[in-house]
Amino acid sequence: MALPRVPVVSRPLTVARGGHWRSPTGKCVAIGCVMWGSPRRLAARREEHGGEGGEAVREGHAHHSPASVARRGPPASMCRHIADSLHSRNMSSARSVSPALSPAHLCDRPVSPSHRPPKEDYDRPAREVGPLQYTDLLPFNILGGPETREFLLRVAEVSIDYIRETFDRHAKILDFHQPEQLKEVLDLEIPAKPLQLEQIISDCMDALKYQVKTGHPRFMNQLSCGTEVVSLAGEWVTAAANTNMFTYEIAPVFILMEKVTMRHMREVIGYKAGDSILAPGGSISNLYAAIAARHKMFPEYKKKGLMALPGQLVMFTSLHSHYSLMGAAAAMGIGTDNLIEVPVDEKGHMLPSELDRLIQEEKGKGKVPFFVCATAGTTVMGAFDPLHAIADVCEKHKLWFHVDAAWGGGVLLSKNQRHKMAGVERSNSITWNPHKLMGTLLQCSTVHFQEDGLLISCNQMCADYLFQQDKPYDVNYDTGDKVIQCGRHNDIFKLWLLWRSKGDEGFERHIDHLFDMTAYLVQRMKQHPDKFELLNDEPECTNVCFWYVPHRLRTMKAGPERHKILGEIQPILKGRMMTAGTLMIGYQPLDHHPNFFRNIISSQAVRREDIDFMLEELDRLGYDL
Ligand code: ABU
Repeated sequence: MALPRVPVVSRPLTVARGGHWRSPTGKCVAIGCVMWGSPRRLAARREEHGGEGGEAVREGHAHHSPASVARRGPPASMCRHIADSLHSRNMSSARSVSPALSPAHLCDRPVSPSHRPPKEDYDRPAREVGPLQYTDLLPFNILGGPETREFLLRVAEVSIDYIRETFDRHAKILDFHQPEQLKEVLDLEIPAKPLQLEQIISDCMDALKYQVKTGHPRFMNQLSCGTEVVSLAGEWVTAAANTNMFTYEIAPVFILMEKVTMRHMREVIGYKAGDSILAPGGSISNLYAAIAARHKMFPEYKKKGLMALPGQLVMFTSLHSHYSLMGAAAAMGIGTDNLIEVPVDEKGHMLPSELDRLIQEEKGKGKVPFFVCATAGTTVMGAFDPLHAIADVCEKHKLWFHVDAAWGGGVLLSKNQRHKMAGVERSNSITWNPHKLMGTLLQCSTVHFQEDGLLISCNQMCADYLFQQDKPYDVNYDTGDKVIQCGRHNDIFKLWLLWRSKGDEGFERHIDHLFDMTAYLVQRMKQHPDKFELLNDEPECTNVCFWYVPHRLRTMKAGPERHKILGEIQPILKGRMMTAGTLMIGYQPLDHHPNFFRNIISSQAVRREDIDFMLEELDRLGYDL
């Protein structure tokens, strides 16, 4: 396999700001860069950089290369040189930081010979990692650099093989086993004694062997399908960084990235200012919006709890909205009975006139409305609620207007599609999950607020072991106190990296591709009305809802009688799909409709040939049912 390139500095180095070495070509090389590699690789690298040893060696600077610095730490003379250099430039940034962070303090760390770590031979080949154990790797074995690298490369290869198979149309999506069978074929027990690394690598392979390939072009089962390779790379790097997103102190780059990306998303939404946060999933994002809404209306609730409320609060959402709104009502002490479900039209849109009527009705009962949630892309039908009309009702009654665009938010990136969310700029908050239509790896959910300062006011608890106010930087960058969580996973890097790779234009093409494929699917189904009965022949999102009609029912009149039989047949067909492993589409009942399929296209891997295959495969598997 091709080995990653490691930058080699082959000329004398000059000092750059921020503890980086700058080569004469201007390339910055971080001090922390470690050169590990096989002799073959290192020899090749020397070749690239001017023969044996390279210029750095010839000019006697090898001991100052970033790699050697990383191995041994900068020698004291070099530290003094950096400090002097920074000092003599009188850099404003160096002046503005706390004295505790001055360059002299950064570098002037003489290492006593007795405390110097043993010299690692990074150029030696790795021992065979299979028979080794975790104690042979870093950090347990300080000399285990080559083995650590070898082990990680082997695990990366397992992942890459899996990705290759994911995109192979001849490979199955899954190798389905019942739970009891799977328990028999896998060794899942936690051992008392350490296992060899060979077994650990084999465990990684087994875990993927039975995993459903959600990135397969014929996996249409969930709102989040597909594997975006750049986002995957972001997730790998995120894992290597292994940080927590609560303070700038420990996640400086990722915190800044979060700020920039969230601001960009708010601009796309149409908010002039505001605040945002990444949350663990759309349900928690919706919960954040609802608690911010309650805080806005009843700020005393934070301290005094239920006694601060003037009466029973009520929330409103549509009959087809996501069940997380019920969860929010339950978790907030409002109660699911006080989540009022507003009727929808035949396409699944909330009826604003009914919303208005129900608000007045609840007020008449002495209840206290405070929150309305519209849905942009309902979970099953993919309907977009009429946002302007709902905003009018919210303004009339002075209620918080939230938009759950966890699913549909991606349409904002396409000029062809964003009209479906006209009026979103009038909302107080919006949930938008990049791990759905935008294809960012799971999980990546965002919630945005029109008003800045509300999140911190609502959720701040001032834990002074974490959010000290006298830190040597602007503590407004410590975003952790804006949320009810403490630990927060780094979900931004895989989104930021993906967006950098595509740009806004690439994302527009991405969204348009999904809608083009959806239109093609509907067109193909309409060509076979005997086999496919569409529930909605003009889908607004990429949800295509339909019944597959087996041969014996094709002459039966469409209607409730036939739907009842079809509702029993669809789960059997789903079972056949899973056993065959060739296709995955979800099914569910909705309102008075018995089980029907909901096909989702949210993967860039989907091509016309996959849609053609899907229709043929449904007929192959279901014809005789
Ligand atoms: N809100 C989670 C969506 C689940 C689904 O894929 O349908």
